[in-house]
Amino acid sequence: MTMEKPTGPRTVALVGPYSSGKTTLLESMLHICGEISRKGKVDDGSTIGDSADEARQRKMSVEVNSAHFSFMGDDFYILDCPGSVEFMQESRNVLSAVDAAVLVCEPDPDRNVTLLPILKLLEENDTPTFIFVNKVDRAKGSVHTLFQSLEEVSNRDLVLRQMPIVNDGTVTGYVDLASERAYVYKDGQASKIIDMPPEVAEMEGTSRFTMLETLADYDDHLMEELLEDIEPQHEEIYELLQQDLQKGFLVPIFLGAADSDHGVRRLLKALRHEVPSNEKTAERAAIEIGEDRTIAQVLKTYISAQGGKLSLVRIWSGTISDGDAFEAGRVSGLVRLQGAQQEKLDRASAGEVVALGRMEALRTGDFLTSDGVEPIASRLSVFEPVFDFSLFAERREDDVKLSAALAKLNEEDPSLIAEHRQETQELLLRGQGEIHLSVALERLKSKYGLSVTHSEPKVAFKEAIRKGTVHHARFKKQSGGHGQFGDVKIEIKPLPRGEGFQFSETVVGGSVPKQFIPAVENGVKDYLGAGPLGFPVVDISVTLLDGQHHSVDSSENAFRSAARIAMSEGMPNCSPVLLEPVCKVEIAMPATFTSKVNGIVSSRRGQILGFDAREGWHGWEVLSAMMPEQELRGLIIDLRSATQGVGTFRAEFDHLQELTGALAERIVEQAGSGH
Ligand SMILES: Nc1nc2c(ncn2[C@@H]2O[C@H](COP(=O)(O)OP(=O)(O)OP(=O)(O)O)[C@@H](O)[C@H]2O)c(=O)[nH]1
Ligand SMILES: [Mg+2]
Repeated sequence: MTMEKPTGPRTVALVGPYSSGKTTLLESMLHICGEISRKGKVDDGSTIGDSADEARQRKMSVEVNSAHFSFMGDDFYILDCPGSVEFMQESRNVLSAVDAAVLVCEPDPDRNVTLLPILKLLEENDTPTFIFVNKVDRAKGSVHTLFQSLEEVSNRDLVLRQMPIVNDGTVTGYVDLASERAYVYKDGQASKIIDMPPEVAEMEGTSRFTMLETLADYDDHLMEELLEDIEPQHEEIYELLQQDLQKGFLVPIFLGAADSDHGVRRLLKALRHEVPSNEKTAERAAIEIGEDRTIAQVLKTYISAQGGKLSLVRIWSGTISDGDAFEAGRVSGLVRLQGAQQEKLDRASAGEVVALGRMEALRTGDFLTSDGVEPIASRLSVFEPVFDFSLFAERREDDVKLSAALAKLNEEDPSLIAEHRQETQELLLRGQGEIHLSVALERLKSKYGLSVTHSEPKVAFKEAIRKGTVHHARFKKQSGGHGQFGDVKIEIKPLPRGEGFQFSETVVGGSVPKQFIPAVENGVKDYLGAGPLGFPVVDISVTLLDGQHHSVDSSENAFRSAARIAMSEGMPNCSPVLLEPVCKVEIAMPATFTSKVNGIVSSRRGQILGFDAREGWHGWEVLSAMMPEQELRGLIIDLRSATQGVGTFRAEFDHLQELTGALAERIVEQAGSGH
């Protein structure tokens, strides 16, 4: 058996929960590989990974950042993804186009539930995945407890590749289970090889055997060797480790502390030997590559006020040169990114991640192809919004500018959606949470000079009536030449919920001439925009029973006014009642949090309909409920705080429901005061 090391540039995404140390790990890698002479710190806002102002201020990543380095002659492109669930779209956009991902997590077994959403994305994309357990300097408890807790959340098999060496409760080094060598960590330097400490030798033996057994599950030859007590060759083990990672069977676990460079070189070596090459990944992604065909996929769009639009692409096939013309436009500037720094290139080729300037027609998720034949459809799917703001430009004359800026923000981040809501006449900004939206507001200000205010979106309340009435009204005016005269008798009746509005007439003998009847209907409709409680009226029928006309003074306008008067005088006698929109809501969470979530739903006037297992999500449940739209405001905040951030929901309008009592009175009062 001879193992071949993959060749060519490789792209690796750093993913994982919020604040686990991805950006710090990237900084360490760049330092080790000589790309930066001094390591920056997230807390000082000086890292390559957190290059955006919004990220530096918050000491957290808010968008994907690209960097590159060369390690022992191999080129790597690293995509440092934000960990916050509110920015998970960024990971989603890149995971279909990376050769592998490093899932960076913390050594705390209780926090592993936060890995679930990202593990799911990795599985959906068949992304070869490494786990890097970071911050081992703070680890408490045994590595086996940690391993078991990771096994609980992973659908793929895990293999522990390193055993920690612990001194006085601190991890001071590791044993590499494949090579069976022991090392001590050296701050800012490569770890130093040492003799196997006797106290870890026994544990090492057991852990190594567990690793081999797991590998043997996927390989008969190794299984035979283990059964016959034959010591397998190191070469064989390395080959299986590489194969099983690339096929997505196994997820290897490495240990380290990024801020001291501990374990980072070991991780880089594993990446170098095990991350598949461009051809392999293209095969996995079902992309047909060929030298004479250029294919590139857009992973991210950056738009800056001065620099214009930059499309970050992974080149799958062929080459791209500055100035190349595609259907989506001409490449005007080809650069390689190191965080915010740009390095001009003339040309880039398959396996590389570069940014193309001013490709105006290109969107995140799009494929750029040279031949225009069989365009590959965008593979992007976008998270549904769970939080929204109602937006207003502080200066009215900025309205048009605001729409244009929002469209650009959406290009940069497809999960940030602006939409006009007809029902409440509002501009809504919708996304994944409060931080997500507040970062967007900051960008509106800093990039586009737009000051906006925001408020909670309105709820589209309606009103209906509980009983009917018959009402007569006359509109009469005598002024100068023509007078105006219209006279109607109408019957107003409630309709069952959901029936909307019906108009009919039973006029006999032409007391209201035929040509004026549509005007009567229009007069009724004029009124329906705001009933006695101040909200649009639904579920009523109005019948024109009778009326009077005048041969000279009657007109469409006169009848329209008469009808409107009849409605506004008659409706208050019909027991008006407030209707609130109720949504069918599905809340997904790990089953361990279900009872907490039940409490949230009940306290928000929800009616639980039932529970189901979440398809494809081991250990998760979906709670179905009916909840008033008003109660969905801020629901995601409560849900996340009850579920370590992983709970989520979707809601869809279901029906309108009567609302009475103190709550209804308050809503009517507030609406009235707003007029
Ligand atoms: N003790 C310890 N702290 C670390 C280590 N690595 C990173 N940190 C700290 O953890 C915090 C978060 O680090 P980041 O690198 O921003 O984590 P991240 O995963 O990029 O965070 P997001 O991108 O916001 O999800 C910072 O305060 C780091 O200094 C480590 O190995 N040990
Ligand atoms: Mg980060």
